[in-house]
Amino acid sequence: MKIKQSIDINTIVNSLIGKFCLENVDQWNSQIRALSKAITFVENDPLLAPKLLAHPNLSTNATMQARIIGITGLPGAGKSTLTNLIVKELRKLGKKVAIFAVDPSSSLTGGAILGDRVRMHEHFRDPHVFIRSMGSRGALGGVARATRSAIRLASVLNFDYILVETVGIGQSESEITSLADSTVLVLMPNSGDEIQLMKSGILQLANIYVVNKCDLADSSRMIQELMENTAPNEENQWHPPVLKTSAAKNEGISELVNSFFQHEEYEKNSHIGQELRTLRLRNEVLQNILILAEEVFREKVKQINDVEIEKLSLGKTTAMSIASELFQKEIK
Ligand SMILES: Nc1nc2c(ncn2[C@@H]2O[C@H](COP(=O)(O)OP(=O)(O)OP(=O)(O)O)[C@@H](O)[C@H]2O)c(=O)[nH]1
Ligand SMILES: [Mg+2]
Repeated sequence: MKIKQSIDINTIVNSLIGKFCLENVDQWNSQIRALSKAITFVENDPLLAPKLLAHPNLSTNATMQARIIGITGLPGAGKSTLTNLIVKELRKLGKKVAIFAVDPSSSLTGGAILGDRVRMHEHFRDPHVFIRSMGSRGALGGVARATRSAIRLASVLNFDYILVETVGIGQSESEITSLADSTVLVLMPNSGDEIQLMKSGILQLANIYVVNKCDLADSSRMIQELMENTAPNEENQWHPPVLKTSAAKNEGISELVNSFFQHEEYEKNSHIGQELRTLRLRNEVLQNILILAEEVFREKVKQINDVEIEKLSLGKTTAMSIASELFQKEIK
C-alpha cells in the first residue's frame, strides 16, 4: 500500500512538473490549471509541497522574480475591495498578478471569502490574473505553510506581483511580514484600530500604511499619528508612506501602486533593503527545513514506546527530554 501511494505521488508530481515547465506562451492556460491543481494537492497533502518545490526541473526553471505584496489589516478595513482595484491598476500596466486570499478560520469573518469571490469576479476571465482562496482550517502548520508553498509555486510561473490578503489579527500578520517583500497595512479612520494593531506588533512592521474609507470620516488625525510613529531609523531610511484611499470612490489607488514600485526600488538600491531580502530568503529556507523536519519527526514520535510515554505521564521524564534525545539521534 505504501509503495503504491508513493508511486501515485511521484506520478502526480511528474505530471504537474511537466505542465508547469512548458515554455510556450500558448500553454499558459495549461500552466495555470497545473498551478491550481498543485496548490490543491499541497493543501491536502503537505508531503507534496517539498516534492514539488524541490523538483530539479522546477529549480532550473524558476526565476522567482515575483514581488510579493502582503495586504493586511483588521476585518472589514477594505482589504479585498482595495486588492481588487490594485489588480485593475497593475493589469493596466500589463503586469501579471496572482492573488491569494487567506481565509482566517475566525468566525468574525465567516463568509468573507464568498464576498471576495463575487468582487473579484471581473478578473476571472483574465488569464493573467490568478485568484485563489486559501483556507486555514485544519491545514497542517496553519495558514503560513500552505500559503508559502502556494506562493512559491506561483512564482515559478513568472507572475510580476503576488498579492496576499490576510486579516491582521492573530498569528498570520507577523507571518506575512516575514514572507512579503512589501507589507501594506490597511486602516480605517477613527476606528481605534491602532491600539489593537499596536499590540500585535504589525504597526511597526508594515512598509506602507493605507487609511482607507476616507470618504466616511476625517482621516487627518490618524494620518498625523501614523506619520509621527513611523519615522525612519538610522539603519533603515525607508519612510513608510501613509496614504489616503477610498476604495468605494476609487481614489488613491495609483498612488498606492506607485508606493509598491518605490519600496521595491528602495530595497534594490539600499544596503538594508538587500539585507532584509536576504533575511527573508534565509527565513524561507528555515521554514522549509521545519516542514521537512515535521514530516520526519511525526513518524519518529509514533515509534516512541509505551514505557516511555508511561514515564512521561507519571512525570518521571519530560516531553523535552524525549524530544531532545530523538532530535540528537536524528541529526547525528
Ligand atoms: N465607504 C466605503 N466603504 C468601503 C471602502 N472600502 C471598502 N468598503 C466597504 O467595506 C466593507 C468591507 O470591505 P472588504 O473589502 O470586504 O474588507 P476586508 O478588509 O477585505 O474584510 P475581511 O476580508 O472580512 O477582513 C464592504 O462593504 C466594502 O464595500 C471605502 O473606501 N469606503
Ligand atoms: Mg477580505
